[in-house]
Amino acid sequence: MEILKKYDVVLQEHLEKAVAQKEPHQLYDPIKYILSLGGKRIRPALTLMVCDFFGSDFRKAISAALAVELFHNFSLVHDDIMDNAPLRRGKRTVHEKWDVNTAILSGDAMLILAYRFFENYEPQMFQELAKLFSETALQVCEGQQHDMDFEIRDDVTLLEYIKMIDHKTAVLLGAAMKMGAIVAETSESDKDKIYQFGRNLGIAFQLQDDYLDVFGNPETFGKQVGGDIISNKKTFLYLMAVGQGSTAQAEELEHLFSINPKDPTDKISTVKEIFLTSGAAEATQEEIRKYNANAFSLLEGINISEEKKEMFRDFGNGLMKRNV
Ligand code: GRG
Repeated sequence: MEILKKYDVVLQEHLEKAVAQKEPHQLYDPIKYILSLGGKRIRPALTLMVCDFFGSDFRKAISAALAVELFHNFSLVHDDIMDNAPLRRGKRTVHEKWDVNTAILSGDAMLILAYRFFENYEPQMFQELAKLFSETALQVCEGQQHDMDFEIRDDVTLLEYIKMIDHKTAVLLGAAMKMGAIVAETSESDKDKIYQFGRNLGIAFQLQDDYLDVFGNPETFGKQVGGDIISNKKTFLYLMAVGQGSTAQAEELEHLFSINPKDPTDKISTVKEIFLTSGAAEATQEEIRKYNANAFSLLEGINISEEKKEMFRDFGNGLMKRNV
């Protein structure tokens, strides 16, 4: 994303150093591999951007940013094992390229490497960052567990779904931004507001992720388009379509989400059609706009210049339009 480009080069350089050649290869090669696949690097760039916008040298926030990105990549590696996903960032997942045990252990090492980055801060800041990080990681686990629980429940509400994605995805975006504010030593009120700003954007971000999983372009999306449909994941789109579609559409969806055909092509296209005709696709877009608007209204109370606020808004709008 254009606005985050300024931080990309610095991040890349430090990430490479963070996993310089180490033994044993079988442990570190998968880490280098997943990091080499890049991704958008939104979270660490946000840590740097927030620190920068609060008037501090963004380089001070590099360790916190690296911790966030390593944690994010660790969670992707483990998530891909749990989902049995073949592709990540357009390439083979770690457990496919190596094996499940290697992916578990390399993921664990990434989590520990992430924590170690906080050791680069003085005790008080270390404590504040590590506390936020632990709380966030636990919420991510809780979100993931809710996500798994939802697979076997058929009474999940839209509100429960939003709470689940808040924990699974949004808290990390909020924490990434708050870490930038902690390093910049801003007021408690600004730290909280930027955290809530990130969390609201994070919910919009995950809803967009769900949307792209169905309607994304297979050429650019980087994951298997239709993956959530294949694995019968009851996302916001599904819950909306069951709730606001016709009885026949709801029944058909419920049936389609209870089967696992060998060739899922027809299932995917029928589900897509129902998501569109029931109005669920449009309702999801509307929900994305709502959380973006919530985020923007939180910005108003933050003690930064109007010019910086406008840059945050550009970033939020960019996330809404993303196709990767
Ligand atoms: C926290 C101890 C602990 C365990 C992790 C596996 C797990 C438990 C949680 C899963 C969390 C997860 C993978 C959430 C999905 C978040 C998400 C939207 C990922 C996609 O993010 P992008 O689009 O990816 O920023 P890139 O590839 O650009 O980095």
